[in-house]
Amino acid sequence: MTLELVTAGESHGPALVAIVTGLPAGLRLDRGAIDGDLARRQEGYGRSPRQRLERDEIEVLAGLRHGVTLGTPLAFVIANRDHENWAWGMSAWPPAEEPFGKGTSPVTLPRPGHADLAGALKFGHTDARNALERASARQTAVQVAAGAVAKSLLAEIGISVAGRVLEIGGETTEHGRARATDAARSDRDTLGGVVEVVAEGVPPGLGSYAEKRDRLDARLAAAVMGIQAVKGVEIGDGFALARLRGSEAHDELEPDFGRRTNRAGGLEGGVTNGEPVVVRAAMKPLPTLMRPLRSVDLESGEPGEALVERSDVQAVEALAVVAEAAVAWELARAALEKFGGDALADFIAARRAYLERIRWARES
Ligand code: EPS
Repeated sequence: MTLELVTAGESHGPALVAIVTGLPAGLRLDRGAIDGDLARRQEGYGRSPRQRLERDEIEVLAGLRHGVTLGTPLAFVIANRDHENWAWGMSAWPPAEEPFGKGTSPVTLPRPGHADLAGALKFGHTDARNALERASARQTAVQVAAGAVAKSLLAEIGISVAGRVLEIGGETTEHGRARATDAARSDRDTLGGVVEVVAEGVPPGLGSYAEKRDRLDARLAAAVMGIQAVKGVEIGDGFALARLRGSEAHDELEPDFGRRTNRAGGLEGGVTNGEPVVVRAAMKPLPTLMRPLRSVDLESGEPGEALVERSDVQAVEALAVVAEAAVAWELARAALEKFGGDALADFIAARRAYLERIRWARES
């Protein structure tokens, strides 16, 4: 059995829904820590006014008793407060009332860069809202809650995971990033950026080289690339390694199997090597522009301007939190595959026995 997450929910529907299976029994969850991560995801300079409407909080429906997991599926929801403004437009059943609120007219002018066109064509939607509601990055809220659960499990075996912003709109300093965001807002434009996630305390031996699907670097890349608006992922020094010689690129071993450098980002052969796991992600500029790009009407085929809808100028700070959650989730899956255990105590004991077998002296 492995850790799995299934989610559902539209951006302006009543709620986001998640079911997590494969968690051991006996794991204590901290509601404040989960809601704290949800609040971190909502922060950041340049977010949509939507974030003033939402106050994301987890409501657990199953799998938890008095804050401790039961070893059964964990089910939770996060309500969309904005739904009340879309009650007619996003009604699950044909509404009885006359149209009111938002989402009453179809979206027929797809935004270049968003899933509007591809989603409408693929699923045969004449209203691109039927595609964009689920493609929306609103869905990252449940990913962050699941990631917070994964971080609780990882903390039990001494692993911590943290994400941070490296660049926004090409600017690296806090001042530069804020200035770039202000400039993009006043130009009615958007920005992207780069984030980095580092996991400390990861023991050697998570993941495997046996098949490419088992390689933890590939799994981490897929998990992070799967986040809305991510266009590039690198592990360790990634693309920069391609420009070095082998003698400069690899991390030489010290007597305790430690390294002075970590260009490999903690992974060799798709397996963790005991160094911190380092994952970076590049986010494209958000595709909802207040000064719209050229588009074509889905119905008439006539040229027009793409949909303009309330949106973020940039959401790179949010991506740092979401990528942290994705990395934590994948590491927790790999740790459960390695150490197993229906009860948390089994998981902890298996990890302790393994570290003794490999004589891993460094506390991890
Ligand atoms: C998003 C568009 C905006 C963002 C949304 C992601 O939604 P709205 O049009 O409702 O303002 O605010 O992000 C969130 C709601 C969130 O919680 O992160 C998109 O098109 O992806």
